[in-house]
Amino acid sequence: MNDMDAMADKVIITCALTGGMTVPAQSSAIPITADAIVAEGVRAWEAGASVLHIHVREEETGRPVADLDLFEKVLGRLGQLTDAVLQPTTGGGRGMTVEERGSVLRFRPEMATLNAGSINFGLYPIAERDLPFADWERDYLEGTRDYIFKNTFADITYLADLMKQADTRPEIEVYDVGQLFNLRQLVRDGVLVPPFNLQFVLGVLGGNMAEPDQLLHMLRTAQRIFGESAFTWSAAGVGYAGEFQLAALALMLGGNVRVGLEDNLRVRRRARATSNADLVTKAVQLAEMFDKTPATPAEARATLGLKGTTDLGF
Ligand code: KMH
Ligand code: ZN
Repeated sequence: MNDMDAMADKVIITCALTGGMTVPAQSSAIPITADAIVAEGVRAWEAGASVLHIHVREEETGRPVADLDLFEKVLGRLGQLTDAVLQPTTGGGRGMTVEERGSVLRFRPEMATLNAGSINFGLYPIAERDLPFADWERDYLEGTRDYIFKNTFADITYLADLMKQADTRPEIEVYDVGQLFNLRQLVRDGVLVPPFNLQFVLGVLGGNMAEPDQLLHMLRTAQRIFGESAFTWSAAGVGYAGEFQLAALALMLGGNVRVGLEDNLRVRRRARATSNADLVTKAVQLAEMFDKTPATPAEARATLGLKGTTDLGF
């Protein structure tokens, strides 16, 4: 069996541990403190995640922040306790500047997210739910009626340049089909060079919906623009149905899978996840039905073209 055949039986599972766009009142399982994020990361890795996608939150309130001390603590501890690929966000959360979002790249991670376009990231319907919101949480969600998650060509260029300097591979978050054409332009501009690692993030209001047709359309469009061998890909569906239906579809189509409390809070339609590991375990069970097992971190590094752990700044 050659390497490609071997990887056909594998799936890279990314776990997005906490989020930039959820608030603590939505679920008590969302990890808030650095210690809790680390503990969740270890359990998710033990359950089968080879990539851990990382945000940090202000410990007292749970508000998403770009605090470098917190990032250093979480990255450092997870680096000691696991061999997972640690993938900090450069998407951040509402109210952060692009400079704040990019500051985590000083830690020279193997991989970081790079968002492929701007959207009106609409979380305001959640503010209507009967949940025990703190004032800031309701304001945070409600304020997304008028919130542009800003990723202009200039922003993407700025972050991509920081990633080149840090020898960090981007995982490119694509929210809608038109953003694939943004990437084509950025290739023409010399900012990005394939092969890419694409994450199709579907189910964000203001982007695209988490529907099979939409994933297929985006996948086929990426294949047409860049060529089938010019990218690896993964699907991240937001919300319960989105997360697991797209996971199943990605498994069928040969893609990878992202799950986690950043994107979805339920492990069954009527049962909340008590930890990220619940969601990873369900992804592993789903993969087994398609005769796939979770890729190890070493296998993920080889497939994703990462530099490894010798040149990290944390
Ligand atoms: N919050 C997700 C929908 C990032 O962190 O760069 C998108 C995300 C982006 O995870
Ligand atoms: Zn994120």
